[in-house]
Amino acid sequence: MTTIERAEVFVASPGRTFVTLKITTSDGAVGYGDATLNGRELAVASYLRDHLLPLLAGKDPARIEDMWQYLYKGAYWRRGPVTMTAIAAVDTALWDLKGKVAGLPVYQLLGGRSRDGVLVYSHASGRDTAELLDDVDRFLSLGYKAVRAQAAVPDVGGTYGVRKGKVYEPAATTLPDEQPWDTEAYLGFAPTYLEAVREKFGFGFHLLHDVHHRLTPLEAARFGKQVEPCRLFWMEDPTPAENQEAFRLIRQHTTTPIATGEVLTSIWDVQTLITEQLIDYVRTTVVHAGGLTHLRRIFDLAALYGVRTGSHGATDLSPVSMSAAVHLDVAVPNFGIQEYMGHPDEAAEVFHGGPTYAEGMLFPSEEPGLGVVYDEAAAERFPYQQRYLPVARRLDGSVHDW
Ligand code: GCO
Ligand code: MG
Repeated sequence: MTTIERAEVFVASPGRTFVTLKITTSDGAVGYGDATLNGRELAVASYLRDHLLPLLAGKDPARIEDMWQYLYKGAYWRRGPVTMTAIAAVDTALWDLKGKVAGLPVYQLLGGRSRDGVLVYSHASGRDTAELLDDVDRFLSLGYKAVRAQAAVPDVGGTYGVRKGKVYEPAATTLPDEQPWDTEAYLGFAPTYLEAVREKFGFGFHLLHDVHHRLTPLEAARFGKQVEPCRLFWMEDPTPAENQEAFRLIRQHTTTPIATGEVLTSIWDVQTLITEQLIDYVRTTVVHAGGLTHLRRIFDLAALYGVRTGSHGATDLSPVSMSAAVHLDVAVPNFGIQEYMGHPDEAAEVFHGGPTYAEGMLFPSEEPGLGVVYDEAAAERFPYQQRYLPVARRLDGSVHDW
């Protein structure tokens, strides 16, 4: 029997930090999984190295579901981002291996294509409305059919969602950057730039906006109602989702579609949101929600309730999980959209292969498995650098949801 012979964890910062798991079998086959949890990377690396990897040696890499149950139920402690990201890395690596052994791209193992490619959205941003409009123009000329729009709120100085370098990167400082937040200023300003985007570019593309958990349910209801004429594809994370019931109120007041779930890690965290049809798109991901095995379970539940997929795809999801996401996206019947921000240039020196972009869509690799190779020698040129996500503070100094 082929067994798992070796499992290694790599932590490197090619432009930003990624944690990567490599599993090698007794036949010499190699599978990769992403284990990146932005700003808390070493906790997952330790969970893997100190607690999961000792359990893998000698196990059958073909028993993916059994491995998932063993790692999840065997931990006794349930859910949570560190556990679910670590399990995801093992799960993803085993799917990669299964594809390589079968000689098939992973989407074939998931039932084959339901579509040729996946609709993606990218991030347009600006320090003011004029800069945002230029950026939207740039993405539309690159062929994007869906664009997220964010601009800094004037006179407040918060910069959530505003790109400084080539790609938007929120985890950019050695200690958390403390950024000001003023809800009323945001509520007064954000609808005006969304209207300006529609006024200038019309309705021939999808427009998205991320509220980033910053409103109360009632504020979110008011915002959603106000931007209805902009016909958003979605408003994202209108309110923190730990309290799933909170979305009922938003739902009662607006027809603006709702997406949430990028910080949620299990099917139980989205159960009420899905079964009560409180959201339109579920944003859980391969890397933070237990791997392909568990994410497919979430997507299947969502399909029963007419909820579509809209997975997180920020820079902190490594090329390995972006590839896994696209394999699942092409296969599931209820795909909605995939976020695609790209990565810093240095990441391409370390991760080779993966999905390809053309005309607003991503297409999965046709290589066996996930089609991404991790270059260990190149990774050594990019030692780990600690970076934190920012923290938001209201104008009175108290901490707000970032
Ligand atoms: C998004 C996001 C991200 C997150 C980041 C956290 O892409 O919708 O909200 O920018 O803030 O991925 O790690
Ligand atoms: Mg978001």
